[in-house]
Amino acid sequence: ALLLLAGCGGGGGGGSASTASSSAPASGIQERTIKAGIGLNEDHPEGQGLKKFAELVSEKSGGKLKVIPYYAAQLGDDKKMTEALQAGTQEITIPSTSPLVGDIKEYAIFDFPFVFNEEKEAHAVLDGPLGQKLLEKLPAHNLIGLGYWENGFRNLTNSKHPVATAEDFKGLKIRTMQNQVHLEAFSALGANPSPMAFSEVFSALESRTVDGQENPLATIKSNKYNEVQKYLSVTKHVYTPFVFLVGKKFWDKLSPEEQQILRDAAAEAGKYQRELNQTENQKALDELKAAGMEVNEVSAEEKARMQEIIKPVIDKFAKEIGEDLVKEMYDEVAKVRK
Ligand code: TF8
Repeated sequence: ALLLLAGCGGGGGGGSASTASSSAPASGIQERTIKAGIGLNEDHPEGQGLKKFAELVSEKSGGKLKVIPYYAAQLGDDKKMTEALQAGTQEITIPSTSPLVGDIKEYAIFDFPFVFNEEKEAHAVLDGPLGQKLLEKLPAHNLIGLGYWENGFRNLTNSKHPVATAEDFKGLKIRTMQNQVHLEAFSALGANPSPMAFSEVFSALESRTVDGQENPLATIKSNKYNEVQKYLSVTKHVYTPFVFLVGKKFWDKLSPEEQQILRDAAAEAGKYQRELNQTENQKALDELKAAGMEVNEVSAEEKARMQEIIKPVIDKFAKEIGEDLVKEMYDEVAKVRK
């Protein structure tokens, strides 16, 4: 199985479940407090999406279901919050799929580089049969997935030099997510990957423990990486989804009506979040340039060379995940591209 790097989540504890649980069989809508934690800031499109979700749930439940948002990894990082959902001490989190790969190895297909060229291709796969098939693997891990929001296309920043060719990765210490595909792909390019939880990234960049990191532009802007990173190379090397997770222990206590409210609100807020994320990513490039980052676009030829170098890594993980699932993803993308 894919090894998940034992990363340590950052941030404060989960505390006891704040849900006003009721022993009565779930029917109608009860008064409930729902803790929803994410790793990104409130000003990030994911934070705005969570805020929208909380508003919609309150509206749809007559104020009875109260979603309390926690931003910036206050409740810990993606892995730690996901574990809190499984333990029943937190109700909702919306992580990248990448750190979940230790539980659901099939999510690693979204860590394959250069699969998608634009967001609509990713949306078609995530909102189609393949995305649904992967959501169905979650209940076995005490998680319910209500759909996919958008983290987006990842780009490389570093403090050493522009990265314009495959050779430019050599020797760069790059922070990666706690995910074996990312780690081995960057190693294949000659970089020195350093997996760590998201909340540790800014200080690792500031102290030069690592030279660089990779994330969508909205995250680079929201977390002010331009303050500690000189170079931004637009690689769009991976599209990372967010998956909207609810703890199964909590979910099973809800009435069908309450479950439908959360489903509808997650879908509506998700549509809003994807649109906001794309607007923000377009704006962020100009803002990061204006903030002094030296920006270069990586050419299609060089991306093709990177893909060739990384291919043995991808072939290895395709075997581990299941060649049929990988083929299904590429077929879905081909359908959208027609
Ligand atoms: C990363 C991810 C994170 C997100 C967020 C914390 O680089 O892109 O920004 O998973 O949920 O760790």
